[in-house]
Amino acid sequence: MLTTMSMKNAYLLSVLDDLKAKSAHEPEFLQAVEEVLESLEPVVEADPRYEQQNVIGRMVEPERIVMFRVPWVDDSGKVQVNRGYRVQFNSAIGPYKGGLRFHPTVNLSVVKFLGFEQILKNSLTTLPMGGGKGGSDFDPKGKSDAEVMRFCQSFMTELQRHIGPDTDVPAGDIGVGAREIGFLFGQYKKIRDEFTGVLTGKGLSYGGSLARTEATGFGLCYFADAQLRDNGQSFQGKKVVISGSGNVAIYANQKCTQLGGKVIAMSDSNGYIVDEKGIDYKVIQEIKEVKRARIKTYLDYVPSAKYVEGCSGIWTVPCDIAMPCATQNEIGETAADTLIANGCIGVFEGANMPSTPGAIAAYQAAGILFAPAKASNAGGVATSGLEMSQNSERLSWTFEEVDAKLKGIMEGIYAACAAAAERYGMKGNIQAGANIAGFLKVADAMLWQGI
Ligand code: NDP
Ligand code: 2IT
Repeated sequence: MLTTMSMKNAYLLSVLDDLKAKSAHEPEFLQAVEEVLESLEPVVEADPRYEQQNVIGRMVEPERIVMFRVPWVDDSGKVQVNRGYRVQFNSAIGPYKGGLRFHPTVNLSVVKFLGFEQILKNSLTTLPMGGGKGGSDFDPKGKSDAEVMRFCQSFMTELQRHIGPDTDVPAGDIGVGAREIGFLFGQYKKIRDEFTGVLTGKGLSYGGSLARTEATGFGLCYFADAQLRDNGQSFQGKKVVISGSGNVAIYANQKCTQLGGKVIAMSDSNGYIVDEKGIDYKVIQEIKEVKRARIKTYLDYVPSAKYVEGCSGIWTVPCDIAMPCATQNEIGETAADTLIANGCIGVFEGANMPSTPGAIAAYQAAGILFAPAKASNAGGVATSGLEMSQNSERLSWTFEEVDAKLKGIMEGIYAACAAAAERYGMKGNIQAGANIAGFLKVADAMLWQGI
């Protein structure tokens, strides 16, 4: 798993060793932490306070973790049990904020890696949000709306004790979209008897923000566009491959098509489609958001397209730009090598931690552009922050207003990452820049607040 070990700083090594001993069974979490600590070496060496105050040791330990039983009754009357999680990782710069993931692969390691990434991502948005994440191993796929509702009600019956608009504000992630957020909000309101912005990603009729649905995909493309332009490139005429066909992937397709790119492949966990004429995001929206069907049914709309069983082969489709928007570790070293050999000029991450350490090392060795998730997919949570602001002032802004703020935030994040990388002698390394810029604000707040 950990292939790029080059860290020499004794303090950082001791924090990592300690964590590896304590969290040996949490590979995704260790992977996320190690990737960050490597970038922080010059920062820790430049300022002794981080070691003196053990800021890093404190930052890798969640402030609180809640794990709970989620019992619910299925349509046949059988009692089912799932496991629920909320990791409240860091509240130095604001209330815990981060999504809920409902997927059979969810476990403590996955929720902790996502929560850890969220701390630095939220810091990069410049908005006052701490880091948190939660979810369950419940699989909404194949369940009836009534089953999903009963599950969400049971999940919130416990979660409501631990969250609140000034404490912890969950949102969506894999398997948690408008339907789930609606049921979760309804149950929170029923139990607590309060109508507040305790969740984001809400429906427009009950406090949601315009452009939140589009925000992660749009934000990814605004970030990629800024990075491409800074390197004398653009989306114009580029062939783009986007993995996944969920919330992030659909709106990444819409925006990068608007910016002149052509999306030629998309996927779900069963397989991928290739359409050299360009995939219309509205068809994917209909398949996924309306019909909740498999991507294979794209062939019913566009018979000339090709469907290939198995999702990992999507990275063998030759493209100029790759946007992984499905899940963690979906691009390994071999897939990265294939992308590079096929002439790919940049990988822009929409999913959280979609590239393995080996894949990142391959991008760096080849000198292609790389946008790390915690910077490039921050548009979703940034717009959640804007939803919180609108809820607090009990007003709602227009689509254009929110979208313009999102674009400004994403361009600002790119500039902050580029500046931090340059300041610490790693010009052009947006990965290191994201980790450093995100870290500095949280660390400063932690220093001010004492232990
Ligand atoms: P969705 O549930 O809407 O869509 C997920 C997509 O990824 C589906 O096409 C799904 O296929 C595919 N997928 C999920 N797990 C796997 C897997 N193990 N292997 C292959 N394909 C898989 O989720 P989102 O679009 O919201 O999230 C996608 C990624 O973006 C995640 O990494 C998430 O953490 C990240 N993200 C999401 C944000 C948001 O605002 N929603 C914000 C920032 C990051 P299938 O339907 O077959 O399961
Ligand atoms: O990974 C993420 O940033 C999200 N799933 C969005 C979190 C949020 O609070 O909007």
